[in-house]
Amino acid sequence: MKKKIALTSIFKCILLFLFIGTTVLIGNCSDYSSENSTGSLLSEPRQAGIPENTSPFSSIKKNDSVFIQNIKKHAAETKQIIVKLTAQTYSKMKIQDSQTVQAYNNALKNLNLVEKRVLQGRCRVLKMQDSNKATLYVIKELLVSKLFEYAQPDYYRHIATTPNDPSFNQLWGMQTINAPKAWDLSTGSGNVIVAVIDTGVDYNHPDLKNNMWRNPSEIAGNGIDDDGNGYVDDYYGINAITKSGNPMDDHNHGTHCSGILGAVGNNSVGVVGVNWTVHIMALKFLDSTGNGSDSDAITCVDYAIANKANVMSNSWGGTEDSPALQEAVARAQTAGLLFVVASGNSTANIDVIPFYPAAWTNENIISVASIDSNEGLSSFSNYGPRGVDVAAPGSSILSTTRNNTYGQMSGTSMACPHVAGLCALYKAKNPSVDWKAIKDRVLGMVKKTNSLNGKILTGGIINAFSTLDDSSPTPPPDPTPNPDPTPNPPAVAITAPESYSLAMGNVTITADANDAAGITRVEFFVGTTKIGESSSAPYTCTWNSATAETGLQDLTAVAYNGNGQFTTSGAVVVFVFNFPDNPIPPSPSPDPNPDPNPNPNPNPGPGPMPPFPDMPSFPPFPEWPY
Ligand SMILES: [Ca+2]
Ligand SMILES: [Ca+2]
Ligand SMILES: [Ca+2]
Repeated sequence: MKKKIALTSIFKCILLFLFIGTTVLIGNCSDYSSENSTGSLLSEPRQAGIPENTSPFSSIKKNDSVFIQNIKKHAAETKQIIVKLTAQTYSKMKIQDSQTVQAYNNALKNLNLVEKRVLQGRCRVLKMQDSNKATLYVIKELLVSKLFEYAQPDYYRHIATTPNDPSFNQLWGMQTINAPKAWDLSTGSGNVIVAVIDTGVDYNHPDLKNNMWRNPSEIAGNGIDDDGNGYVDDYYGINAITKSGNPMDDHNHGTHCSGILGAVGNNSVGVVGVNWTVHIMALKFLDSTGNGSDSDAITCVDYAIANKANVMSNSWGGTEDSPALQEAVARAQTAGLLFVVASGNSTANIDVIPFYPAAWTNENIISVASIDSNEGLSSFSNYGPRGVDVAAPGSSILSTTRNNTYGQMSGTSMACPHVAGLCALYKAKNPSVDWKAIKDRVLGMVKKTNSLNGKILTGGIINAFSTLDDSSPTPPPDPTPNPDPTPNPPAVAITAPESYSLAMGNVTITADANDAAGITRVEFFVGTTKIGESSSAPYTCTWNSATAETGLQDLTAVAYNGNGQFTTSGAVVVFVFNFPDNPIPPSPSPDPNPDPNPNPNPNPGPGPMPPFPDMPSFPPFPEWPY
């Protein structure tokens, strides 16, 4: 089992973003420009679902400027928020408990939010109606309501391509992964479904058309949602952005990735994919500039699960952690789907500077680095001895593009569908294998190279022939998968609290840590301040968050092993909400004689509070330097 370790903070992530995602086709990225902040408050301090004594609204106003100062450097503003209801809120909303429903509706109304979509797993997408408000400010207000387990920005993800270098031979990739020899054993099967979660697919391309998945429960073009799944005429897949059944590509990226894994073979046209025959499910969440939101990605993942895809190919990512998206990846594993991802194009070690989803530790993820035609890591490719599993061709790859054309693209985006395609090809030859067996086989049969040794988990390039050749057994897991001269440092990750949750009062921080040489101690940090340590599992520490600055805080754990090596965990970001100078006044005691016959239509209480004076405003952030 791989362990992926990350050392980061939102600050670093934002800086890193500047170096990520250069692409031939991406446009400017004005979605990332930030905005000024004004305050708006919940007007009713105590509603159902909001425990007593934890309603600090009365003290918010005085301290808003502190909070806004603190969050204004976090420029990754979006206009949507993903919330996860607490189990209690969820169960009460389910039975239409009027007080809880009212508390939820009031929270949305007072913060000028509308519910855009209900996701799986207690999550909902809220859209901000007031574009002058800072997303993180609204999130803080939502968390204070105690209705939600977490509330995160609905982050954008980006395609992972880079500008081309036209000097390479265009047809080297299939040779390098030994595909021609593998095609003697299998050329794929229409029984295997690969979901391409991307910018859409040109399903009319002559080299893709016959390999498109077709929704068996949907009649195309009759204007009716025949299968009742909420999408009219979703024959080839969906467009999650427009919530339509038309996943036509308006970029090129998704069409290019699709051709790599499944351009029709032996049809005398254009190129050939890793699979000559396969079913490609087109799931569009990235727009014509190559950007898409977490919530739309989640919708695509859940569509792939509901429609029984076998493998998902994901040539995109971003530097921000997203519990809601990671939970969707976990749902895919439960349903038996592999999640193949690009590792990113910032020439970075994702064990240190994470790129998600590649850096998550979910077992069903296969993350992919890119190699060039010399079988060395591509100049742009991310790597990571824990976080990146395998390498595949990604520099100057020729494949299908829109409107019956072909073109070259480069990036871990192109490496990813080589691997997703091989997973499908292996499944075609061995229909009974599950996701775990596919992953073990593909990772176990790589061609190891010196240049990748110690750089990625397997130290090798996928090998289609070895993967399909039953005469060679899967080698047992290498006891020293990373024969670096220096032994591996420990693995460590914070397991509680959750990212994007609220920290008030005493918070118990828990970390998982392990190492072959034994863990000697785990130290806990808030920002750069050490707050405690623990020398035996479970590694925990109690943090009095009242001592921290109000706003966002990074929690990290540093684990030391018997060799004196150490590793810093990925940062968990929490919202601290304490005002030591202005303590939260205790709420009045609950009514000792509650009304036995509560009014079924309770007065919604005092109307909205009069507007507060404008919060201090800040100059807009500069545009991202695309
Ligand atoms: Ca439908
Ligand atoms: Ca229809
Ligand atoms: Ca062809």
